[in-house]
Amino acid sequence: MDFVDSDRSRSYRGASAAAVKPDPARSSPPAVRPGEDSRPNVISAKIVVGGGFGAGKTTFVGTVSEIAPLTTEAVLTDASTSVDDLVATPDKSTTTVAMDFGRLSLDAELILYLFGTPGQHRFWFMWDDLVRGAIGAVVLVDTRRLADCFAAVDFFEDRGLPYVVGVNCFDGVLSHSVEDVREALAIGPAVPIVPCDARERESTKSTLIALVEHAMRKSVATPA
Ligand SMILES: Nc1nc2c(ncn2[C@@H]2O[C@H](COP(=O)(O)OP(=O)(O)O)[C@@H](O)[C@H]2O)c(=O)[nH]1
Ligand SMILES: [Mg+2]
Repeated sequence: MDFVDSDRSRSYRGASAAAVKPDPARSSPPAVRPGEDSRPNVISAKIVVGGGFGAGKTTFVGTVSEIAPLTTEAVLTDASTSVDDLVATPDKSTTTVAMDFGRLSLDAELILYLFGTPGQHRFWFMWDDLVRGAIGAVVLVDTRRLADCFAAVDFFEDRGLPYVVGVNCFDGVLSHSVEDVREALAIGPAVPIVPCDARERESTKSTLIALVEHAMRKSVATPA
């Protein structure tokens, strides 16, 4: 069950900031490290949302986030028309230039921090930083432009990061079967493929739950 408790949110954000950027003036080390929380039994997990340009990453993070999502959208200009393909998403007027950031409390003990990647190839240099410390990733796929997500799938496969494929049903229908998508992406049977609608909160939440379950299964299977 969701909870939104502004006091708890504030205290968590404060703790998180301290963990990321310790104050050198403090004599004692920060009490909270990444992945931990000042409250007992609260776990935070970082999740990356990747995929091709226009696959719905910014929409996905914005739909499910319980805080106002941080986005770094810039207006698409004529200068990018030769490199950013808008044929499948003619309404798209902006693009993510750094990342999207959102938060979802899956329950009182598990908080997900979501980082949406920029889609264009020219921002790939940021991906290594974005995935650092992540427990897993969602690769969003627009089946009209399946090839656009190949690079994201390769990236997570290479790094051994657990991921699920979220097939964003743009027209409200799944235009290709899950097994066809699996074959086209050449991914193994263990990787969950989840049809979703990036505009629907319950749908995006289910996709994230599928990822957390998958990541937990993988960590049990391969103990550190
Ligand atoms: N019809 C439909 N449009 C979507 C869906 N998800 C995203 N969009 C639209 O597709 C365009 C690209 O989405 P965006 O989230 O910016 O993609 P990103 O480049 O992956 O961050 C935007 O105009 C969205 O409004 C969806 O599930 N259905
Ligand atoms: Mg975006």
